[in-house]
Amino acid sequence: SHKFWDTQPVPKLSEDTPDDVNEPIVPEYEEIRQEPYKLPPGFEWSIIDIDAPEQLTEVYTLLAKNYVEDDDCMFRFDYSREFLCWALKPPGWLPQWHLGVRSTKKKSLLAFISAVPADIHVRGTSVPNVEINFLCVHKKLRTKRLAPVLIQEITRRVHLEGIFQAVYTAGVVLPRPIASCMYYHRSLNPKKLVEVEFSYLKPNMTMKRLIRLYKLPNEPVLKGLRPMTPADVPSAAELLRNYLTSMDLYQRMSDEEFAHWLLPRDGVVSSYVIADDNGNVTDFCSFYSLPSTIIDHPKYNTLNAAYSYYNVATSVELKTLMNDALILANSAGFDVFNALDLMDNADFLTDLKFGKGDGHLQYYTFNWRTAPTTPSKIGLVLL
Ligand code: YNC
Ligand code: MG
Repeated sequence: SHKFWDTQPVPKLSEDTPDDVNEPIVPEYEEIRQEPYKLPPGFEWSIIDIDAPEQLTEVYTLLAKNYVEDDDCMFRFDYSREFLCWALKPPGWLPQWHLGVRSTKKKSLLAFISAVPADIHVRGTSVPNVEINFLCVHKKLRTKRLAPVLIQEITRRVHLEGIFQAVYTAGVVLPRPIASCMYYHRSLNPKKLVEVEFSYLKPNMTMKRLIRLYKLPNEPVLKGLRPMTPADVPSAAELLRNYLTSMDLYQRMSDEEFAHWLLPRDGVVSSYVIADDNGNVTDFCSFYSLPSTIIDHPKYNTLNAAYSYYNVATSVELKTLMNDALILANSAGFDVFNALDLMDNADFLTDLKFGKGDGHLQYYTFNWRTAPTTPSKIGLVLL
């Protein structure tokens, strides 16, 4: 049983939702609580000012030391400061949705949760939403029921802005996923991946043959593939909006939001386009940079991982486009290219030599009742 989640507007794990149901669980909130939720003694709420370098560093450090690790505690996400600024400040962001918990005495940052606005579409219905991310409680404060307080307080702060739905992803199974996706990994630097035990040499495989298996050319293959620029935004955004309408869950991005999320940012997000003779974008691919700390390794500190973001192909095959994404990521020094099995990604994973990872990524909708769907109908990538 889930002492906290059983009290929240989410379907039970056992619920059998009919196919024609697509609606809020709580249709209207009569009045919204005005006072912040109470924290245990010794802790206080703190709005984090991401634009203040020392506060950004506090969030960076909390996450670098206490955020998500793999099941074997070998790797931990190391979101860069620049990445956090990108993730936390899309158009419409609000400072009160960058919510921290500090110790009353020393004022050290001990927990965090964030919300950013998004126009989310579920099975054709659009509702104002937030995306929840970066829920983190310091390791020394775990299993003290602090997480439910953070979740309730961010919910209250989102309700105060007239928004009653949310989307989020997590590695854990909670009531109740809308879909269960899987990560796939494409080795770019197989020697390092084996050395840090991210992957293993199969029996009968040699390092020499493994390196040859994953070898990529230095330059992309597709003619005209180039970094996305501001001039590409209107046509590329339209291409993505059209593509995503076939999905059961996606974020509809305005041109302004698309520019925020997809225009290249050094060390954060890379996007490449092909345009026709009139300058209209016909294809684009993108990936973001999310390194992981390699915990306690004598030789390496960091695993440089690229994550597949949004990709749309109309004039070429998606597989051909993504092969170039691999080439570009490899030339940029990434060790591995990760992709979920969502959208049309299944079309390229096997042929481009991705291997199935362990562990699933669950997708959730808050205060929304709809039947679960398949990964190929998920058109949303959360950071
Ligand atoms: C989780 N990841 O089940 P029950 S993902 C949500 N998301 O409740 P305690 C989680 N709930 O089962 P701890 C969760 N993990 O009793 C655990 N829970 O009902 C639930 N890890 O709380 C759990 N970041 O404080 C249980 O647990 C209750 O001290 C237990 O804290 C949990 O960002 C956590 O993986 C995750 O920092 C903070 O372990 C901590 O263990 C930690 O005793 C490492 O909590 C980092 C990590 C999570 C990454 C993410 C998305 C979060 C979504 C939150 C839900 C948002 C709902 C919508 C709100 C807006 C609504 C509007 C409008
Ligand atoms: Mg706790």
